[in-house]
Amino acid sequence: MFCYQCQETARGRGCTLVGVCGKKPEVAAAQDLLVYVTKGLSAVTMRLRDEGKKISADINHLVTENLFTTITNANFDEQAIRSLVKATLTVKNRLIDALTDKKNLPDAALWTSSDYRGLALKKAHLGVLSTENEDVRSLRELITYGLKGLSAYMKHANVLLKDSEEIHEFLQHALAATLDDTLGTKELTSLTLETGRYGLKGMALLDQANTNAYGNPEITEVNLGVRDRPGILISGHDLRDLELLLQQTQGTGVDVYTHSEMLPAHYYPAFKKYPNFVGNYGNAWWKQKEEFERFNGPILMTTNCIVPPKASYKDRIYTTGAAGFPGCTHLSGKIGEQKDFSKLIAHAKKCPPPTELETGKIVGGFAHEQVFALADKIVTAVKSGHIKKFIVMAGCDGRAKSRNYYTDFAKSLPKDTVILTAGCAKYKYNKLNLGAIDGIPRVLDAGQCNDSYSLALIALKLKQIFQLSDINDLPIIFNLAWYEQKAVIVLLALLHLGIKDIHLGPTLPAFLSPTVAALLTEQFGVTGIGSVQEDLNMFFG
Ligand code: FSO
Ligand code: SF4
Repeated sequence: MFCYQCQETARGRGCTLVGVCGKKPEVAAAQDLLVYVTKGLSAVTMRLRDEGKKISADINHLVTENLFTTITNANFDEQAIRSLVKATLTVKNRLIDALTDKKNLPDAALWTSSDYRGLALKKAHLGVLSTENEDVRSLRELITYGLKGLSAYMKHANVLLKDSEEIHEFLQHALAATLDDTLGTKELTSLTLETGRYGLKGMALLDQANTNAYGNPEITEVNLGVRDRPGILISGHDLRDLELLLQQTQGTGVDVYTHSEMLPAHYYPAFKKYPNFVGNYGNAWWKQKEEFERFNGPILMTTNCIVPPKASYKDRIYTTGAAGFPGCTHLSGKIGEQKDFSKLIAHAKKCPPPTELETGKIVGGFAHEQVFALADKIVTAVKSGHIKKFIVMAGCDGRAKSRNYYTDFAKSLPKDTVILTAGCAKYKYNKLNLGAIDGIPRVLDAGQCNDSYSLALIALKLKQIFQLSDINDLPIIFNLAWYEQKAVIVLLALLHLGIKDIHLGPTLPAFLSPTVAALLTEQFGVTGIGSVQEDLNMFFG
């Protein structure tokens, strides 16, 4: 196997024997094959579009589901991945029959196999290292990982019945382009930026889907303690799954708690009416081994990030959507369908209440509309000099000790600075009690990683209020933490907006070749991080 798509890749270079995430070589190979056949399918759908034929929503959704399934920590179930490969080959063969011009299709489009031996043979010859030129490989992977992140965001919008043929078309165009040997680094660099443009559109679509369905996030105090009734813990990013779970648990005596990236669900008005929606339990995804153990009840993983569970609580893990883990119960349900969570609820009733981890409250809900409502207050604080700088610290948390940088950095920031955050990165500093400036909390949490879109809108609004011609003239520093591929699409979207000098840590992606990394630095000022003191001196010195 060879995988280097996430920040925790082995030795900062690539996982070759087994994933640091726990991904086994068989699963890695099945994922490589799934990406390969999905690129092949995309080459066919693009040819059909060129011939004036329409691609059905089901096919668009198959492409995004396949990519989402291969995101870090989403799906460890080889059988489930193999089923998607087979389904993709069936669809692709049918579409090839519908083509008028079948000439010169790429290998990935032509390859097919109906038996798993054939799949196993094919698997040995594809994957990341099949592209020999390291810069072309780097750009192809950068684009592919961005598209994986975009696919996840599309899926969350799609389950709320919002969709965009334009975005699907781009996604398939870009996937097919990564197979095209005539495209060099110049063309692939512009496709990378184009991916950011569509990333922004995808995040905007999801924002619209979430806020139309559940209202605009508002300032909310979220309880960190527990009650004395059985509970279900829900993790991941899918708000539709949460809604179904809240509906189905009414009157059952079972409470619902959020974990990690589901925390921002508490900020949406629509979920506040459920009396059994108790609070947030625990911290970021990587702490799940100890926290799930102590939760005592069943856990629903709606997306990544799954850590291979310990035997002691594995029977309490349920997956749904693109998530999967062998031996854990998967609760199915396609776009537009209801999901039946009765098994999960029955399981919860047999479990003791959660063990308390902490007490108190945290505050969040600072997505675009809430911050716009506070704009006058914020502008006054900036004009009076009470707020000197905003630091965008969005992104992901992770296991690496080097991520303590973000806690130390947040603690050491001058007291006249405000942190804007989104994604699970917030858990490094959202319980530090960093105080407030003129009533504005010093940590403003917009929501999930996709709500980085809100942070971009807030920056654009400030640019307008302060009548600046360049977004980079704002008193904003971007110091982002990344872990997996959703952070890649967020980064590309910010680059598309023209934001310069983004600092990315705790390490730069292993999939950036020296030439591609240099290009990002020269054109956009993207750099890594230094020590806390060095960076504070650079930003405020
Ligand atoms: Fe975190 Fe995981 Fe949201 Fe990621 S829970 S790491 S960027 O999935 O998606 O922020
Ligand atoms: Fe390694 Fe990350 Fe790939 Fe897992 S997802 S195999 S940790 S690079």
